[in-house]
Amino acid sequence: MNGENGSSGGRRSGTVAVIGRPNAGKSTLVNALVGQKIAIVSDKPQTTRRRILGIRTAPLGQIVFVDTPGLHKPLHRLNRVMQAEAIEAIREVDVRMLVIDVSVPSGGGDRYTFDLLAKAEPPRLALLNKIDRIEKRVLLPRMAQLGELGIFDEIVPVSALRGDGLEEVVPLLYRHLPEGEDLFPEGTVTTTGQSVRFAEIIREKFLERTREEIPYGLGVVIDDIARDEQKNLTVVMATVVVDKDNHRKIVLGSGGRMIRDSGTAARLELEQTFGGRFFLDLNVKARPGWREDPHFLSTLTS
Ligand SMILES: Nc1nc2c(ncn2[C@@H]2O[C@H](COP(=O)(O)OP(=O)(O)OP(=O)(O)O)[C@@H](O)[C@H]2O)c(=O)[nH]1
Ligand SMILES: [Mg+2]
Repeated sequence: MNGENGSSGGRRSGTVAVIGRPNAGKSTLVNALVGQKIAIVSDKPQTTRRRILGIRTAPLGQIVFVDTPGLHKPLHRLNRVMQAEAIEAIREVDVRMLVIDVSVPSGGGDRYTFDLLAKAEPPRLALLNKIDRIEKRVLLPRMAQLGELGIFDEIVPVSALRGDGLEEVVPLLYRHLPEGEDLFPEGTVTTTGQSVRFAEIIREKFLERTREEIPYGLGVVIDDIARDEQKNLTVVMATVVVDKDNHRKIVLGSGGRMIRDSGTAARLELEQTFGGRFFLDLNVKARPGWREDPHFLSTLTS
């Protein structure tokens, strides 16, 4: 079977957990494999905070990718929830796919992900991502090392950013998926609700513009969404929550510059993704310790 247009055998459908350390390129990969931006991406670790489904439907079948938060040592309740999201996904899916950033040296964090996978059921795939950032001679020893672990059914070098190697990944996934009907109706690309998608797009724009500890403590809450059908306008009221009082000023920026630039970037992407015009009304609030507050955490994901 080569590619997705072959008709040998029945349709194959199933779930694929995309796991790995923070910043490995999992969300970039899921977006590339779905062909649409489903999950936000940033150069800061711990961007993804919950499971996100990205659904690819083709004549051969349907692949439901489960993007997950990067596996790391949890320091806050938020992070413990994030870890649980990833670990549950590993258990519940048909195929496990580990994404490894080959441009950084392998270390303890990688060993932790290998141990987790070794304990999980096969099939298990390893993708060595970001090959565009390394010299070829670095790749073969890394592939050999992974092979020696004896836990991976397939090892594929890719660049999620450029799309290199992905044409090889898709048929491999189909080979490991069970035969069966689609899990979601054709045309469904994700199950994430509109309000969370809006919040995530807004959060991404602030992640692009903040540094150090601020991105980790930044959350976005949608307070209200109002549609004016006649004007084809969606008005979104949202609060950007930061973890410390002094972060509020930074996120506003001098003369309100950062919030204005982030808001404009978010508005443009919302318009491009969802169509029509958007008006964003953004506020910034400090809420020290929110990452430990179970009630507040649940409002972020609904
Ligand atoms: N050069 C290069 N950069 C990549 C590639 N894939 C992802 N990136 C970059 O790596 C950074 C992290 O990408 P994400 O997709 O957010 O990584 P993630 O694994 O989802 O990260 P978390 O959600 O924080 O766990 C971003 O700056 C991406 O543009 C790649 O193949 N090549
Ligand atoms: Mg991610």
